[in-house]
Amino acid sequence: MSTAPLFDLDDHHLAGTETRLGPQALVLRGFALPHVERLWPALQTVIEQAPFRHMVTPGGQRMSVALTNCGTLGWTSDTRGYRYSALDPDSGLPWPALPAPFMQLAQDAARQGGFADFTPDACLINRYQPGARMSLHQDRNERDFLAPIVSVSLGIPAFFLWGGLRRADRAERVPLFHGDVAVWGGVDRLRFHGVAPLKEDTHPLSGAARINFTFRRAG
Ligand code: MD3
Ligand code: FE
Repeated sequence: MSTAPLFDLDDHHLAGTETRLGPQALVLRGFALPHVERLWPALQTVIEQAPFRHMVTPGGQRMSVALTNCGTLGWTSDTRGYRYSALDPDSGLPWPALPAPFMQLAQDAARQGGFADFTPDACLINRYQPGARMSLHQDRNERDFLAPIVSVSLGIPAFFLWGGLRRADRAERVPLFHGDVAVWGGVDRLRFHGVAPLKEDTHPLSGAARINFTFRRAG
């Protein structure tokens, strides 16, 4: 007889279920799967105009995650700090517009997660290759903490680190799989969170990468 762990990174049988992480934080398992055939070509168009790049933190460290943006505002980092900017600092051009399939998914997921009338103006797109990670942080560069955040995971799995309202609070490890969508806001909006270093893996769509879209109301 074998004993199965409660969560295994190779499991794909959770689609259609919801994982509640807090009073106003929810993972909608597999919610993005019916959207992937529209999201993926739209992502390729975005990254032709605004390629993935590794930014530098205000502390001078190169981020292991590569990123780009679409929408009227894009999240950027350099030695002067973190900020939202209307222009891609590499090209000097506006970020690509939020593709219609991105907006559709973000709004559908927000509604399903209990947040009606979410209109994001920013989509940060993170690319994690094996070994990449994101240390514990809060998302607090946005103007309006009342709006929720919607996050979409594609490609190889990762353990999301779900902490508390203080940096020192113990973080829970939550696996996120291809197609999972997280929605959080309200009392959970300022929870510390991060991503554990990705293990070596490949996915048929993305190869050796995890892509995460994070939709926000930034301006
Ligand atoms: C919060 N990105 O870009 S968002 C960031 O996967 C960032 O790329 C991470 O944190 C990433 O600022 C995490 C994902 C996420 C997923 C589920 C959540 C955040 C969540 C559930 C509840 C609260
Ligand atoms: Fe974050």
